[in-house]
Amino acid sequence: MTNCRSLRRFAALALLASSVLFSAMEDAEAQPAGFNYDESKVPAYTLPDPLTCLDGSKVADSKTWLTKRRPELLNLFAEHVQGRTPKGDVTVREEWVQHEPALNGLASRKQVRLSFERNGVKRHVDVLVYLPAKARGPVPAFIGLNFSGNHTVHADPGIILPTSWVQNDAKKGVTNNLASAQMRGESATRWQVEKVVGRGYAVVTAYYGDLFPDRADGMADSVIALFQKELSPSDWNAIGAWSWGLSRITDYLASSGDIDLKRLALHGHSRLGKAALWAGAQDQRFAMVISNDSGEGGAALARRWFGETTKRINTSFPHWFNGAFKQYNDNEAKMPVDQHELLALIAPRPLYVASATEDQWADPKGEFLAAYHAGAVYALFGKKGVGISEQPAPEKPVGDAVGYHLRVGKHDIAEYDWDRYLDFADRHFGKPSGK
Ligand code: GTR
Repeated sequence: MTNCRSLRRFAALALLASSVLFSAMEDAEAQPAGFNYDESKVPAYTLPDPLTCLDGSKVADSKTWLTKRRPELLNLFAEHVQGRTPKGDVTVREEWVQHEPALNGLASRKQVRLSFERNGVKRHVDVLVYLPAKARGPVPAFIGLNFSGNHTVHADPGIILPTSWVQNDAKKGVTNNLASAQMRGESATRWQVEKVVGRGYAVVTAYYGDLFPDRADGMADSVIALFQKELSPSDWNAIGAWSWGLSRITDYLASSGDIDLKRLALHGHSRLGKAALWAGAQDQRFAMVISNDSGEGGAALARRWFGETTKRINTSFPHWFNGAFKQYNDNEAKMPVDQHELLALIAPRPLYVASATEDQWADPKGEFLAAYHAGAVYALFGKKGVGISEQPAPEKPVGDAVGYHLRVGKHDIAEYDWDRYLDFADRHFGKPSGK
């Protein structure tokens, strides 16, 4: 009870600290002031070197990277940016499972509720999986969280609606924070389910609000409440909770036998791209990581003061990163890390960073440069990164172990992005059998 109250108190403080609260998700047009779109105003900056350890020694081989520098950087990101993910065990149950033919014979649809229990607190996440109907044995898969509920990724009437809190949107029939069938298929273009399944990959998704409702006071209703304790500034927050959930879903996939974990690609768009990068950095079972327009706190360099800034993101979304991260508002040069090092934590696994021309808020150039600078760590493994040092022209994909493209268009995941991700996965994983 006391712990629950402390969670609520922390959440209430976070709410107070937020001068502007954005309820409209992903609305790039409605961004607040306090950003820079003028390239000539980007000040000079020096990036921290991923290959220099805290004791000043240099990393010259992959072994030192894996055993010394990688843990060091993970720890710095946990302490100063995302917060520390607790290690404590949680009781996980498959509360219900449904498995039926779907998509006119193209796939089977599996839905499972994973319930979590710890210290008398219960939470759950509903997982939706489309398995290619022709699959024999474990298949490669794309896993990613969704913004508005599993039922929004495809119009398939068999998808179970979320029961947890969703953002109200009267025009789309969402009132009282309850999901509405009117939103079925709303985000279908972002998921391209038929295309992905048709190429031989499973689609795995879950609603991010099951793990942490995306509002400044969401913590008390999130999975963080399972780990009751007094919160300190270095504790985890929404991005940490979303990535924790991705790992728990992966535990389930590992036990289900449906998915070939060696070919599991994790993707995320925007704030969920930030979560995908953090999940991929911590959990090396994600065999490939794709960051789509993840911007500030994701792939974009924080020190390159363009588009959204650290202060802006911490003000609009105080519940995403940890308390310690707030000390870098207008003070990015003091951060012990920058985002190229978050990307480097994915090495040597294939990594893809994508930007969009009209998504200046996310700083496409800063996203490219972070991908470029992560290449120093891939080189330790004898792998090539993006291959060029200047951002490529729109729709000229580049890269080897680190892929990059700049799509023409707005902040979104479009078919163009999916075509690139599928080709990238085929290239690194091998084409799924029969394709
Ligand atoms: C914006 C936020 C970005 C990005 C985006 C989204 O409002 O400033 O950092 O994450 O939301 O998630 O769509």
